[in-house]
Amino acid sequence: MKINVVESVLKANDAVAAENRRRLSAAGVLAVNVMSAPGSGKTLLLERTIPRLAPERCAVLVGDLQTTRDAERLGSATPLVTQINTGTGCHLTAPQVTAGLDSLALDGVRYLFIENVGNMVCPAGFDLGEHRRVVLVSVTEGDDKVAKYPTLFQVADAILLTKVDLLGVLDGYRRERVYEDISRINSRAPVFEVAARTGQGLDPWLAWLQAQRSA
Ligand SMILES: Nc1nc2c(ncn2[C@@H]2O[C@H](COP(=O)(O)OP(=O)(O)O)[C@@H](O)[C@H]2O)c(=O)[nH]1
Ligand SMILES: [Mg+2]
Repeated sequence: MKINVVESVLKANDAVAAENRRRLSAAGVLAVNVMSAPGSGKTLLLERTIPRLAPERCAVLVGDLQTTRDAERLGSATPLVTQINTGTGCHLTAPQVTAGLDSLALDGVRYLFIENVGNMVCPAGFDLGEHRRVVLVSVTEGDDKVAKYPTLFQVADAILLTKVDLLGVLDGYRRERVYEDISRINSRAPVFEVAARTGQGLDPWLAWLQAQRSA
């Protein structure tokens, strides 16, 4: 008896992701998939990053289950913003990104930021067609999250330790623990300490982005 097997959802996603990547590369756009738990500071980081990079060269796709609040916030940084509402989906998928790309005029755009749905597990498994993956973890989440949720950090091309302006008010936070855990899980990703609120640490992050585009 022949057993019919539906090839994995992941395989179908990956084919669309590969096409997204081809399309973005052909347009000269560096696509960066930005992932973290809800509230780690993805949107504020992008609100502060885009004006420094040149707003007219940046576009954003932003995923959330509901609302257009992040797109409204990011709209003050660039007009090229599309909100993707996933309903119950805990991560973006490559076809959703294709639809998002169809909604944006990418002429002259050099950076596409894809703010994924806030989640520390699911987004790691889904290629969207990005060129780089960036993972945020805020100091307010505690110093144990890298060790507890390794999958997201394993796939990161860069890791941002965010909200470092709040380090002084956190009792018992051990930064060296975070670095030890990262070195065990991912020794290739650079770690940037940033506070989008104050602008602290943004220069090395911006330089990294520019270097990725040149590469
Ligand atoms: N103190 C401080 N607060 C921040 C920083 N970055 C983000 N926040 C705050 O953290 C909350 C969640 O940030 P948001 O950008 O919406 O996180 P997202 O859910 O990952 O997109 C908001 O109230 C931000 O103002 C930071 O660098 N320092
Ligand atoms: Mg957000």
